[in-house]
Amino acid sequence: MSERPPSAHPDARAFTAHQDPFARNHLPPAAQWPDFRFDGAGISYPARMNCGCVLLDDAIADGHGPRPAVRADSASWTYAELLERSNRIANVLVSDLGVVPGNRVLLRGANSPYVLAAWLAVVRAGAIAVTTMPMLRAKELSQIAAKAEVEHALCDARLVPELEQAARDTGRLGKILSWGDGRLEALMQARPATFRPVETSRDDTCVIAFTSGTTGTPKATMHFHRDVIAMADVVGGHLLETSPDDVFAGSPPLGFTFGLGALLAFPLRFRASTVLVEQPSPENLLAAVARYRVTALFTAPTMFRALAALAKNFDVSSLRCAVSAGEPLPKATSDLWHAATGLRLIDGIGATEMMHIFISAKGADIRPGSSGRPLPGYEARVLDDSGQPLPPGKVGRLAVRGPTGCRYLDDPRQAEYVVGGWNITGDRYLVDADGYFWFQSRADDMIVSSGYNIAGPEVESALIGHPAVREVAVIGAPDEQRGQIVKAYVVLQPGQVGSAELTRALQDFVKAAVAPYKYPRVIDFVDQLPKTPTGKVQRHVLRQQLRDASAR
Ligand code: 3UK
Repeated sequence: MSERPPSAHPDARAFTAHQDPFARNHLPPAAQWPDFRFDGAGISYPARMNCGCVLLDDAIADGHGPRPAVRADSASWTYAELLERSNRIANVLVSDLGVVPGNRVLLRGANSPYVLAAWLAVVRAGAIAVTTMPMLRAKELSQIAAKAEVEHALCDARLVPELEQAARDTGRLGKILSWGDGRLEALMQARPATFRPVETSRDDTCVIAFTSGTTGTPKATMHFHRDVIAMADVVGGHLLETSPDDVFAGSPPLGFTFGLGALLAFPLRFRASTVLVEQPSPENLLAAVARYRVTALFTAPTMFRALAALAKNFDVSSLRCAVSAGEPLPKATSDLWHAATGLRLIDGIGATEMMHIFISAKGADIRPGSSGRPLPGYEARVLDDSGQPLPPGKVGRLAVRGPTGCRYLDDPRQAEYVVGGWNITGDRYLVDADGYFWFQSRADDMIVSSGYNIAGPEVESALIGHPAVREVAVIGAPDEQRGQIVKAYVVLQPGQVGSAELTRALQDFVKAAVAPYKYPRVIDFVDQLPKTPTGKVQRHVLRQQLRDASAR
């Protein structure tokens, strides 16, 4: 067993437990790796480590077996019960499906105790979990199965048809086993309740996560056993100070690394419990908070806005923190939530490439409207177009490095995301004199109108403060005179009707909140906005619609 510094690129001589070398063979070339930094976060891990064992087996060894691990309307299991389920599934994977360490296993289902137990089974068997979001269709599942070369899948019986279609389309996914219809359950009963986990290397891949992809073909990010524990220690530990009495809940799917961290890795790492809500509507989430006395809640800004409006109808007194990520959090939404619950939202920017959140702030350190400061272990900078660091107050490209970072599976776009050891997230930010980072826009969402640079999200933040507005997206629309003009797509609150008067009222509202030249010259009232499976607004789809319309 070699004791290499964990920042090194695993070479062919380094220990691996993988019999199937697919992951290692498709890592980026060593020269294109980000710098990995562990100082500052106070973390170091043994060379041999299986994150599934750290999360589960070690919890039992520490005496947490009888304590609640996962709760849902369908089933609630203690740590001991979760271990038994996970062991039986692992035995089925190995003995019935023929999974060997290093194989990719696709998981498909709404957030539920079964997905959680299956994830732990895959990882503890030394295989690689490819958890997919339930709303993905055959086309996207095909891209995933082809890219990650997936032969094995565990799938909720209700979601099997699309997966079988993907199997036919790709010739992959030869072994699909369903649960919920008794098939996996019967095999589990026939297999032992004990399982000996595979002793993986901390540098063996255990997760392949696909980016929600605003454009182009989806990118697959590879994460090691050590990365799963690093995100838990940095975000679950340093930021959230998780204790065994915590109860976690939220909306992000376990197939989104936001959900993998928040609803699986963080609670289990700190021997807390997780509440999985299959259909995370605003009402269902608030009902779960009240019913299970949830202490930590995770979702996206739009959902917090909906929750704030309904919170008075539910008992949310158990909450001690609430974390917003995935999209910029408008100050107006942060204020609404504060007024409704007395709690200040924790905003945090994360990315699939980085595994989880890397800039955030908590408690008295929160400055509403800012993402916060780099978490322990992370460094962040704002760079100009030539890659030089910019002084405070100047807007440029966000660059970050720390204990986790980007490794695309066999993808030339690695050279765009990692430059000189820094991860370039594609966001435009400024840092202030106090070291707080302020989101401006995605690099491709900047609007240039009559020579002025206008950040779409700033106009969105202003509009969302208006009580008639439920959701909003702002883009630059082509304009002969000005190059581009600011155009807003607005979803109104129920009962509100779009009109010329309302358009004027919204325009005046923006002019009063930000520099008047940024106001939306055009406002379209729409029923809904195009979104990714992770709930992000797809502004490029709106831009494409405009291009298609003008080409006609
Ligand atoms: C944007 C934010 C402003 C930003 C994610 C938490 O969103 C996650 O991962 P994705 O790969 O997208 C990454 C991009 O989303 N973004 C995310 N959070 C914020 N922008 N403020 C925020 N708080 O453009 C980033 O580059 O889907 C979030 C944890 C895990 C994740 N994977």
